[in-house]
Amino acid sequence: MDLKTKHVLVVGFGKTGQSVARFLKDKVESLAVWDDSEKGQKAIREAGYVLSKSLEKIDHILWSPGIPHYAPQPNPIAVEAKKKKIPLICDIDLFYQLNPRAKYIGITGSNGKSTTVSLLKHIFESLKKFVYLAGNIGTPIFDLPKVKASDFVILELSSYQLELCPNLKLKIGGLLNITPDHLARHDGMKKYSEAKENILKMAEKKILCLDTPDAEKLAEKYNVTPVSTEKEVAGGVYTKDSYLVNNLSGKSRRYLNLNDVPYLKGKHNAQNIAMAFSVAKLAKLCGRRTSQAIKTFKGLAHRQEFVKSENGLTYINDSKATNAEAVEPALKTFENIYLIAGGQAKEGGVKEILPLIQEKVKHVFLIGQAMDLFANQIGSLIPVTKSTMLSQAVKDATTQAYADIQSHKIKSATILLSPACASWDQFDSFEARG
Ligand code: UMA
Ligand code: ADP
Repeated sequence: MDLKTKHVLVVGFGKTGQSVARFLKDKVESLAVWDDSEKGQKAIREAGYVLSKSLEKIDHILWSPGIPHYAPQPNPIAVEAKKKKIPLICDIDLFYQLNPRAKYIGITGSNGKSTTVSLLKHIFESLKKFVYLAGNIGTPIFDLPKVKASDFVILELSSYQLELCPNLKLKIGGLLNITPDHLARHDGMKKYSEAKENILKMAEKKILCLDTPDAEKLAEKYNVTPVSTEKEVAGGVYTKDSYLVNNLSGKSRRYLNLNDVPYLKGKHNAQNIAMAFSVAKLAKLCGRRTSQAIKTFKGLAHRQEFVKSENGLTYINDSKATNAEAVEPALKTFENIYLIAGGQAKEGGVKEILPLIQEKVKHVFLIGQAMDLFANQIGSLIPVTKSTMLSQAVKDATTQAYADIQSHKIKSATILLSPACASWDQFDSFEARG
């Protein structure tokens, strides 16, 4: 693509917009930037860009993934662009068009994306491969240095980004799972699933985890390498009796005892490990060395992150679990749980995980705006304490769990922050809360 002759409009001046505008600044015939918020417009002016949303003469629109373009309400610029037949693309699509020869690997799924791509980066680096990580994980792709044809570029791709990458071609694409998320923005489950399915369309080698119900249909439609933590899959990678089994060549071979992976516990992480192993093998990395690298991965901050263990109490920070669904894996992973939950509640609160809470949690300590809602939902099932603030909840949980150990009700306990809520009522972000 010859940028020099192009008139480009960047829409949205968050992480994506700022990064792509910085790149395009001196490379195009004309550059305009738009953001619907006053704050964004001020920042655009201060950065010295032309503030405009006019589509006159515009050849390319660089769309920020978070901006709605068809549902729940399409942004007016998207409506006009559709009339003028100017496609909306995101930064990743443009980057690919400018650097088509690097080896792109994409991972998507409703849950587990960040864990899987970070594990992959760790594997590739451990095996001394040049690798970059970008996308939804938080590094906009134009923040990467110039990539060479021999470099691997690992992309965490959200459903939003997958709708805005019409040109992207992946060497390997992996789809972890599809469960309802961002439904208002995608106008329901159908379009959300279609967005996720795009990764299979754009990938030369397609890896599909078969553990969620929608996957079987996709497996019939595409020629996929299957992954599963629930059944033995011929020609794929699966877990059985705590072992990771490689059947890619049609012959089953145990590669890794999952009990030897200290920081990736639970069935959901087995799924992430099986996916990462498959990607590494399809990228022709050594299976044995890949297994060694998986064992040394330290895990991601704020996702079932081990904090410390003392006096029989283990503290786990799962602050990234911002909805009920994301809390589920942690509840399944640990025993004798003293759960700290609350914040800004999502629709339905913790309704869908009440049976699991009743089964696995000894006591719940509530914080933030969701306190009354969660107390109503949980209070009749197990003991609840309204701690209000996180620091108090940690103290309350420690006191209660320690007392239960002392009185021989339990031998050990897990104090788990897995809030099922956004953090914004009391914190700037889930990271600050963690
Ligand atoms: N804006 C408008 N009009 C609107 C809505 C927003 O102008 O109608 C403006 C806002 O004022 C703001 C900008 O758009 O200035 C924000 O754009 P954005 O929402 O696309 O956010 P970015 O800062 O560019 O971050 C995006 C991803 N955000 C979303 O998809 C919501 C980040 O993923 C990603 O890390 C980043 O690009 C780099 O690739 C975050 C996320 O929450 C982590 N993703 C969702 C998820 O993981 O569930 C999909
Ligand atoms: P994403 O980037 O897709 O949001 P993360 O890897 O950041 O996913 O994990 C977010 C939350 O989802 C964590 O709290 C974790 O417990 C849970 N999780 C991680 N992997 C999976 C998986 N494969 N299936 C279901 N839940 C998962």
